[in-house]
Amino acid sequence: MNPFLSTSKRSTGEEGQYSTDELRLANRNSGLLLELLDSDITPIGAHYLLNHFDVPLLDSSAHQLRFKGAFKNPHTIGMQEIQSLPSKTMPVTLECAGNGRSGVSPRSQSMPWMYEAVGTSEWTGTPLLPLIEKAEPTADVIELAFIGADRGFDNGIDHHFGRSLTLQQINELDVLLAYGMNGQPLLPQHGSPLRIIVPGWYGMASVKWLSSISALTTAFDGHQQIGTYHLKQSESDSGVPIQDMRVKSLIKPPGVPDWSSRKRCVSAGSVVLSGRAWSGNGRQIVRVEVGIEDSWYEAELSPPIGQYGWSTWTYSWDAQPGEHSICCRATDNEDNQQPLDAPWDIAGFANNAVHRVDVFVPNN
Ligand SMILES: Nc1nc2c(c(=O)[nH]1)N[C@H]1C(S)=C(S)[C@@H](COP(=O)(O)O)O[C@H]1N2
Ligand SMILES: [Mo]
Repeated sequence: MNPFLSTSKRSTGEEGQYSTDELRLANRNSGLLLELLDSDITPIGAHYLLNHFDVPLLDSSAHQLRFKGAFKNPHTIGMQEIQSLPSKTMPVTLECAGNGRSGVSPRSQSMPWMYEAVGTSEWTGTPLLPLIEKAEPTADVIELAFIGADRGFDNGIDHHFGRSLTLQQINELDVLLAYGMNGQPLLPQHGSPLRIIVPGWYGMASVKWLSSISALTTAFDGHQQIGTYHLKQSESDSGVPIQDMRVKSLIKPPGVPDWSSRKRCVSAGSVVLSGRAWSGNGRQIVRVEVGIEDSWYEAELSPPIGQYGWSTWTYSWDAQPGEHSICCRATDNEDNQQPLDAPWDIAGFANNAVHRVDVFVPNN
């Protein structure tokens, strides 16, 4: 099949074995090593990656951000000027909307994430809103489109990665124009030299390698905005745009692993289980329960690291010899709770089902 034709479509409805295409994507887009859930801030280089196309290598001393379209004051600014504006550093938990796709069956042909497409970095940049105000959108502007320097094809459509936000969303979302990550310049694969960070939303909104911001008087029709990132029950469903992250939590796998199966071997006795929990749009985690066999136990919660960062949970478990299936389930302050089974979506988006870990406790 020629993927560069407008009639081409990626396949949906995969079951069983992964295809070579999926393996290739999995090798390009690394995930968080779950043991690093111990760290409040994901170490640089260990943050998950999701790159649709090739990483563009941009020269940060020459890079320009263009404000174009329906602005009264369209203009271009360079990195030096952006870095001289008031700076702000904030921890933000970012999760890919495709995280958990491999737990949804049948799945669509895309990045086969399990649980690891999440991380928390301290992003440094300047708030976006004052720059938009300075460019002065005309009265009829309804959306701003953020366009990256990367380009490629998807479903036969040639495009630069781009996403839009309404003016109202920009007013409400604390969007950061970011050039730093954990105190260092952005790495090439994370959008160097400039990206946006949209706190509380799934990662697709946080456009990397940002090259222009367009003020639009009609809705943005870019492929990444209208051709994907919608929750859909079936092919004919027009879908609901994916925005804020669903409530979710992960367990730091306890004990030591078997190399290939990743099953865990834990010594009998008292074991501190721990992990992280987060939700979208600034919602706070109010409860995490640990499920062991058929019972739920209340975990202890620590405050989140900032309004948009994850919370830590711990639970002291008295491990008895045998095989155990352990999971964790978070609830946020709007009473959203993680489901036990994967919610259905045709592209496997936004699967926030509980994280399960198989543990073996040997007889001493
Ligand atoms: N320009 C551009 N921005 C992008 C993407 C991309 O492919 N190109 N991927 C998006 C997606 S789907 C996610 S989940 C996040 C991942 O950010 P990270 O790779 O820095 O973790 O970037 C988003 N921004
Ligand atoms: Mo993503």
